[in-house]
Parts: sequence; structure tokens; C-alpha cells
Amino acid sequence: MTRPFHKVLVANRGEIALRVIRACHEMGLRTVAVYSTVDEHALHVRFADEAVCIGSGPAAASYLNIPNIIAAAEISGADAVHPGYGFLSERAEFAEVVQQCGMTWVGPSPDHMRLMGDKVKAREVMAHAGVPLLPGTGLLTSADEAVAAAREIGSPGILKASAGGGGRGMKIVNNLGQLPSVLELAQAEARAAFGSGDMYLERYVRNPRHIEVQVVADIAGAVTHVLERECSIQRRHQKLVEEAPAAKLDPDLRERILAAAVAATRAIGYHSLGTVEFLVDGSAFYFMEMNTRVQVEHCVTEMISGFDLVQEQLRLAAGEPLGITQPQDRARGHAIECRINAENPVDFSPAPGTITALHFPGGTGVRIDSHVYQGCTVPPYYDSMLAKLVVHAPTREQAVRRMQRALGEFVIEGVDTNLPLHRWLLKQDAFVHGEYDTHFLETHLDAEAIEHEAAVS
Ligand code: MV4
Repeated sequence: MTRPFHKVLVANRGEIALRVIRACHEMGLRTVAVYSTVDEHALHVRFADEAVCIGSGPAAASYLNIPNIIAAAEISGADAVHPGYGFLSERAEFAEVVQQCGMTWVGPSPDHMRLMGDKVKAREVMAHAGVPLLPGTGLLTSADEAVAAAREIGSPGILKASAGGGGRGMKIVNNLGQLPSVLELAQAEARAAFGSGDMYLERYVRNPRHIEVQVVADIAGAVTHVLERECSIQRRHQKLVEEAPAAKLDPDLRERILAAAVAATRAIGYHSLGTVEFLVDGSAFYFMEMNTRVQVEHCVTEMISGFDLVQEQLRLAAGEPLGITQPQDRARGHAIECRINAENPVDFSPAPGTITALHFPGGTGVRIDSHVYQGCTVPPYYDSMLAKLVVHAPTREQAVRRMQRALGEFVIEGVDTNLPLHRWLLKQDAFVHGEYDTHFLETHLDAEAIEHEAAVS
């Protein structure tokens, strides 16, 4: 099959750069890595067919440097760009430059990226599509307006930056009196962080679960979901454990969530891979945001569906029709992913350094996506994720046992990691029984538990 592109520049580093390179090579596509000076010896540089240095260690000088990345693409003759996740993956203006330079953007249209990046507009289009939303406002234009709206919506409320997302730029408002001052502070912070102080208000849900739906859409308008994932185990808006399917979800509620995600995707005429995130509160669910990139946790969906989502993303970018059909009939078993980070196990601060000893778990139903090797250095400039440990088994109970077993085999020396946290978590009754929400770590985790785990393992 002839494709509109043959050589893909991977505008990323770490495990996701390897993930994309692997997908490309299996499809017969050539690959170009880009790297910063501190990543000279990184695996994505070695695994790609070619590699171009794009600047120094700080991300702003390299992995976020659009002119340098475009120059690397031109020099190497790349005719497509895959952004991975993070870095430039949700920057519509980057996608636009890629397209203006005559290359294929492996993602949705820049217009869809912009629309979903604007959370107020996203809420508007989802309301029109009949997707359930929390009671909330449009763009807030004054403190008086915010107070009047808050009266309607009820307390507590949550102020969110329209240009935020992923938990950034949010403030809980417990009483109306606080609202004007909190709004002013939130606007100033949002302006500094995102270049826009635009805010909106929503009713705050106290103990939500985070359930998201993988969607895929082709350019002819065919849309399907690829089941859901649960990502409620997170800390400071960083997901730590994800699973597919959701731990415990009423079958009828699950059908309604999957249908809402497909409706949302169809309503905006979306094309590519995407994720529709929902907050689940008991038997109610609400649209949160739509991510327009491949996500870290896509692997759990791959394990239960058998599909290669990155290959699908590349095929969709080439204008090919959906290759994924009837995911619900193909779904098998249960998958869990633990994100293994280089970080202080107690205060979660990043812990860069050199990995002096490394052993990956293996055996039946175990997948590791990782860019680290024994002797490699973990630079201080980027995300601290070292590896994703993913297990697959016929039932959730077996997947939990498999993850416990695999975590026990994992050895990383030279840098602190959150392995003790994962070992502790996988033994907690609430997790084992699938009874947890987004506040689980906040309320259950303490330094003593982790120190004990680190001492016994
Ligand atoms: C909320 C919420 C409660 N009520 N919105 C955080 C990430 C972003 N996608 C939305 N987030 C939240 N929005 C309302 N109206 C609670 C969260 C939230 C959360 C959501 C998903 C996963 C983890 C979370 C942790 C804290 C707060």
C-alpha cells in the first residue's frame, strides 16, 4: 500500500519515541530521531534510522524548539512528524507549521487541537452534541457574574483555566465570599502559565473516578471507541496506575460512557486517535476534556484489544480507513499499567542520576515500555518516567497478582524510584478490590507505609 509519507520524524524522546519508532519500522516507514545534547547516548537516537541534534538539555532549547525541529525535518527529508505526548504534541501552531512545510502531521487537524485546547469552547460543542456536562458557566467576564453563577451551580465550585487542562490552573471555591479574590488570583496564575486568564466555573465533584475512552476516527467520518481506561490512581494530577477496562463499572453506565465518547468525537468531525475524559460520580458521568494525542496509558488498551494504536494513528494520518473494528467483541481480559518514575519515594521530587543496576521483569503477560538501560543517565530536564510496566491477564484478580509478581522482579539501582509505592499500592485492599477514587493516594498514602515497603523489598 502506498502512503503519502515514508520517513517519520519523531519529535520526542524517552519511551514514547521508542514506541513510535517501533511502530514505524514494523510498517516499513523510515525514522528520524531528534535529540538534545544530553540525550546523545539515548536509545531513541540508536534505534532510529537517522538522528539530528536539535539543541541543549533544557526542553525550551530542544524538544520545544519548533524552528530547530522543522530544520531537522527539512535536512533529513522527513515527510511526516509524530509528536508523541507532552512537549509539542498539543500545540496547534506546531501542527500548522508542519503542514505548511508540506509534511504530514500525525494527529488531528490543528483546528481540532485548538478547539479541544480551549476548554470553554470544548464545553460548548459538547453541550450541543448532547454529551453530559457538569453545571457550569461559559467564559467568566466579571466577579459579579461568577458569584451569580456560583449561586445557581451550588457549592463547592471549581474555577478552571480555559487554556489549562490535565488539572493545571484549577481552584476549588468553598464559599461564595471567597470567589472574587480566588478568581482574581486564578486569572493571574492562568495568565502567567498559559498566556490567557480566561476562566470558567463548574460544580465541584468531591470524590470522582477518572474514566476515559480511547477513540479512533478516520477522515471519511467513521468513528469507534476502543473501550475505556480507569486512571483514578494519581497524585498531583500525575497518573500513576491505569487499567483497562475500568475496575468496577456498571455495564449500563459503561455503555452510556462509551456511546457519549463516540458521539462527542462524531459531533466535532474529529479525525485521528483521541481520548475523551470523563469524571464519574456514582452513576453519573460528565465530560471533562478531550486529549488530541496518543497517551502514556494507551498500552493497557492495546493489551486488552490486541490493536496497535500507534500504527493505527499513522494509518489514519495517511488517510486510510479505520483498521479497528468491533473492539468490544475483541476485548480480552484485564490490563494494568504502573508508571515507574525516578523520584523520591516520600516527597515525590524528581531523582535524576545514573542507573547502576537494572533488571526488567518478564514472563507471561508482562510488557515493559522503557528507554533506560544499565549505565544510562537520567537527565534532570525532562519527565521522570523511567518505564511503564504493563501486565495482562484473563481477569482483574489475575492481573493484580501478575503485577505484584512483576513488581517484585523489578530492580533499579542508582536512582530513587517509586517502586516501593507501587508495591504498597498493589497490596491495598481497596485497590485489590477495585474500590478507589481519585483521592485514594491523598487519603491513604503516608511516608511510613512507603518506608516500610522500601525496607522489606
Ligand atoms: C474536576 C474535579 C471535580 N469537580 N472538576 C483534574 C484533571 C482535569 N482533567 C479535571 N480534574 C478535576 N476536575 C470538577 N467539576 C476533580 C478533578 C480532579 C481529578 C480528576 C481526574 C483525575 C484526578 C483528579 C484529581 C484531583 C481533581
